[in-house]
Amino acid sequence: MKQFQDILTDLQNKLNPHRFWHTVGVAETVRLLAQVHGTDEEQALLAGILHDCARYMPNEQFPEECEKRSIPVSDLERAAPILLHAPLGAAIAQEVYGVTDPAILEAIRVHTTGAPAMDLLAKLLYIADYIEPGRDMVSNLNDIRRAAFRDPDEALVMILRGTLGYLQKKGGPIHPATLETYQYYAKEDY
Ligand code: DGI
Ligand code: FE
Ligand code: FE
Repeated sequence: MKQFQDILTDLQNKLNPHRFWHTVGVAETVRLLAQVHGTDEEQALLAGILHDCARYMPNEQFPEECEKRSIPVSDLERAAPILLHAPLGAAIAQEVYGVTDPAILEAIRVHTTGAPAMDLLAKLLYIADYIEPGRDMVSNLNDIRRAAFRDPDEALVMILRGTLGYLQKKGGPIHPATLETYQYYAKEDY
């Protein structure tokens, strides 16, 4: 596997500055959440650094890049290809950066939709992606940030509710995994 520093330098060259600084923010945030909630810090840092590693290419290219690697692409994902940067990112983390840790790869794979019964690392990455210091898109973000350090499952439900509301408002198709994750953690239907 490549060293943290080499991976960061590579990503700084590939990603636009906004995306790169988001990546740094997620990496620091997920590491902090790992410290607080007691899971491996290095795993968290690496998952954070690499979570958006596929986002150097245009969204329209994701379906083709997935198919090349035998990652299944559903009709919904073809209509909303942004969703594919997560599974594609996991494949690239392995292929380009030599990551073999299945927990890191799985956390990257599910970081956009979440997944029912995900492990603590995946949960914390999903949360960190939404609450990192550079984010400012929702009004209750500080409530979610507080929840993230107190009770990650509660933060998870708040984020999923926000995402589902956002998708409903803009009329985007809701991925089954987003819905299943909400139902699993909120213990109610959306
Ligand atoms: O990659 P980031 O921008 O850092 O964040 P992300 O990986 O959470 O991706 C966010 C995008 O994913 C945002 O545009 C909303 C979209 N998204 C998340 N869940 C769903 C979804 N889009 C659709 N169509 N359906 C979903 O269920
Ligand atoms: Fe992402
Ligand atoms: Fe992200």
